[in-house]
Amino acid sequence: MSATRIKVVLISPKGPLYRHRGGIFRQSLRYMPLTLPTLASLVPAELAADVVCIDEGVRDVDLDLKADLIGMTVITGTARRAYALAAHFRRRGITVVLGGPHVTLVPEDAQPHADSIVVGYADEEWPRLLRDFTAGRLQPRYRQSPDLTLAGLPPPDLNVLPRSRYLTTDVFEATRGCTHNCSFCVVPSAWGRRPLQRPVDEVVAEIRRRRAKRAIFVDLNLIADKCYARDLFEALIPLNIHWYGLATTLLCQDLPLLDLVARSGCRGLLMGLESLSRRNLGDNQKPFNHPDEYARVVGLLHERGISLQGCFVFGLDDDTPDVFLDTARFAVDAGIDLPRFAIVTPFPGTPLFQRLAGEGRILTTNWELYDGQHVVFKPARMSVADLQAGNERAWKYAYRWAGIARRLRQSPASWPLGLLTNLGYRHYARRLHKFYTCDWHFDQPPPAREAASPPGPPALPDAVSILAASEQDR
Ligand code: B12
Ligand code: SF4
Repeated sequence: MSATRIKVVLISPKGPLYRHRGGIFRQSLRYMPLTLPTLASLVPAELAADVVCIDEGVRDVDLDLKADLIGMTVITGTARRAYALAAHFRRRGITVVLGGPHVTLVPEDAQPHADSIVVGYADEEWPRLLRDFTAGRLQPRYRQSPDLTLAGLPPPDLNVLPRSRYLTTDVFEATRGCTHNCSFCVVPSAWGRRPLQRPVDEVVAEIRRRRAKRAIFVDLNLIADKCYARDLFEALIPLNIHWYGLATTLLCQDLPLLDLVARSGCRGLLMGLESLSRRNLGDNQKPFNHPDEYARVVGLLHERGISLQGCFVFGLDDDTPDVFLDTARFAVDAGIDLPRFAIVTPFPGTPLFQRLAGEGRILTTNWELYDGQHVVFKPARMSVADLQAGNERAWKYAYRWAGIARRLRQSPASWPLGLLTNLGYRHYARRLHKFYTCDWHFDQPPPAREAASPPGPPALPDAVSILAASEQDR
């Protein structure tokens, strides 16, 4: 096989929340994800492989496509689609490799659906796998080595996806992982608590090389390691860019670091506020979030020109049917620029899933419903229907005209930008009730809905993306 050029096709399968047809928004309102561009850049040059990437969020997969090897990235919500595609292509005699967060969390779930799987980050294992494949000695499983570093890796190849189909391609990655251990979060369960970091000079060089005027960092927690964070933010100052990313509320307990964040050009942060209940936060290993400090967090960010996308989850054990409007009112009153609500999802492989399974409270393992918008477990203090409907009520309340106007008055974002992002979310909130049917199981009948929950809404636009993409060039 090594004598002929091999064709590698990389696919990011669609899920109920991420697809390009029939959703609330007619075109992708998202930034370009880095998964496929990263994997494409790691294909060893000496293999001279033809590499084609398909993001099913923006383009259909041709079921008759030609390939020697297909690699698919799998998150829990897209696992069913990935497995259906894998079965189809394997029947056609094509070798299928699966990797990504879901495969890393529950390898035994993915293994039967693939010729080979990659567990963990694949920056070393994917090239090794491809060399083995061309030499005819593909192994069933590859696992990230514990001493992986991100230094010296090739930058993602953004040309493998159609740039025009995304709101922006100014997407960067500086770190991976998080040092915390929140029970509902996939990050510590999948990848452990040792953060991986790209050398700061490599991140800066990539931003310069791409001549980016703004940057969206997909890092899960940019301040997980404060020493690294300081170095990175210092190095961003001379670039004179605006940037957006994710951090925890701990940032606002370190005012010098917060000032540095602002000086380095930060204009928007996404933070997991999660809950107004101290008990919920304590029970789920996120005790460093203090609900009585949330309003102060908003104020500190706003004073420095930083908008906040504040994310809450509903359905933790201390939540009662009052939680929805209480939380939505709080979000409006506190001036959170873009409040976002989700139903807590016990992703397989997390401590939360294990606990709920142990208590006999998992209602379905239809992974397609594990998307943050469906109830997949039995809530402790309300019914499944209360939880499903309450989430929608919170969205509608927060995105009423009065709520929008109130938040816009306090927002540091320019008002056209603030209005645009709020209108996007209002549009979403008002269509949450729309039924979504799974019409893409080409080779099997539609799955029986095992849970008592109604199906949820189509994709939410990524607000960080909208914020950044609609920013005026300076
Ligand atoms: C961009 C993004 C999206 C995009 C695209 C998702 C997609 N299908 O890829 C959008 C905005 C659509 C999205 C939506 C959601 N997302 Co998202 N998203 C991200 C984000 C921020 C960045 C992805 C990225 O570019 N990473 C950088 C690349 C380089 O890393 P990587 O993807 O992990 O890939 C590496 C390895 O995993 C491995 N690998 C990955 N795939 C493959 C495939 C093969 C063949 C091989 C060999 C290796 C391999 O190799 C890569 C290099 O080491 C991640 C967080 C993150 N920082 O990773 C969350 C993340 C993937 N999302 C997550 C979640 C929960 C969601 C939502 C449910 C959120 C929500 N409530 O709306 C939805 C679900 C959508 C659905 N079900 O249809 C979770 C996944 C959890 C899980 N168990 O599935 C993550 C990990 C965030 C988190 N902290 O929980 N998301
Ligand atoms: S702080 Fe955020 S990224 Fe880190 S473990 Fe908790 S939820 Fe996950």
